[in-house]
Amino acid sequence: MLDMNSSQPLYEQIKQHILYNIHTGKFTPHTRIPSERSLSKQLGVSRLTVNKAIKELIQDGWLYVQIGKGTFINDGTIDQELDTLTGFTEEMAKRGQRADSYVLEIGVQPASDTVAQTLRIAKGLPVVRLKRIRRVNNQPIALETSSLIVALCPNIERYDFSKLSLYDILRNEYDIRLVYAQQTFESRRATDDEAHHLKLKKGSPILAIARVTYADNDAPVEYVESVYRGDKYKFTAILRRI
Ligand code: 16G
Repeated sequence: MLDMNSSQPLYEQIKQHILYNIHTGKFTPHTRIPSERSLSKQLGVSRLTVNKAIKELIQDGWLYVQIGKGTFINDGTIDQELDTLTGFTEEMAKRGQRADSYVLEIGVQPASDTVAQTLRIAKGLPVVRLKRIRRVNNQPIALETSSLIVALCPNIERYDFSKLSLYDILRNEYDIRLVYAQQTFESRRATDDEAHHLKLKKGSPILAIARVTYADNDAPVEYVESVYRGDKYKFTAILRRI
């Protein structure tokens, strides 16, 4: 099963072997995978090699550990650590997944009260509004509505955000360095429209997030209202004692 003469490292081949079993449904969500000891015996490699493969699959979100019980197949829930400012595309890439979006709306419109206040601009000034369904493996994960100050990123609506990352475009095309963000979370039930876009049953629990992202000099750049599927996404905060 493993090719000892291949240039692909053995731990990579083991990862592929486990992923193959997940994708073909041999390993189903929440079932335990064989122990490191039996995998190393079965595959004829050291436990250290098996351990490296499993560790990476845990990091990438494919497997999870239950202490004292073993290592299990994840059910596709994405767990995002809240210690760095990342975008959706980047978060998914870290897990070896490709994100794409369905653009529901993109265009320039006058800033509402909330948007103007948050972005610290006068009410009615033009903002770009980008509303996207964020997807992974064709599965909707979140619904995000971003508002950006037109003056900072003129004509940004010409980009194809079904494939491109907003953060990449801001960074590479407009030279905007995003420095930090403030985020608030609220759990509530999905509205009918949200449930429809996220393919959820009406009234399912969702996580509503509001994010303001700042560039240098504490200048707000984007205001985003997002709705994440409660059954597919969770956030883990890193708390350090000071
Ligand atoms: C994340 C951000 C969102 C940002 C987007 C950029 C949260 C809750 N939201 O989804 O504010 O606009 O990433 O993603 O984390 P992109 O670079 O893939 O377009």
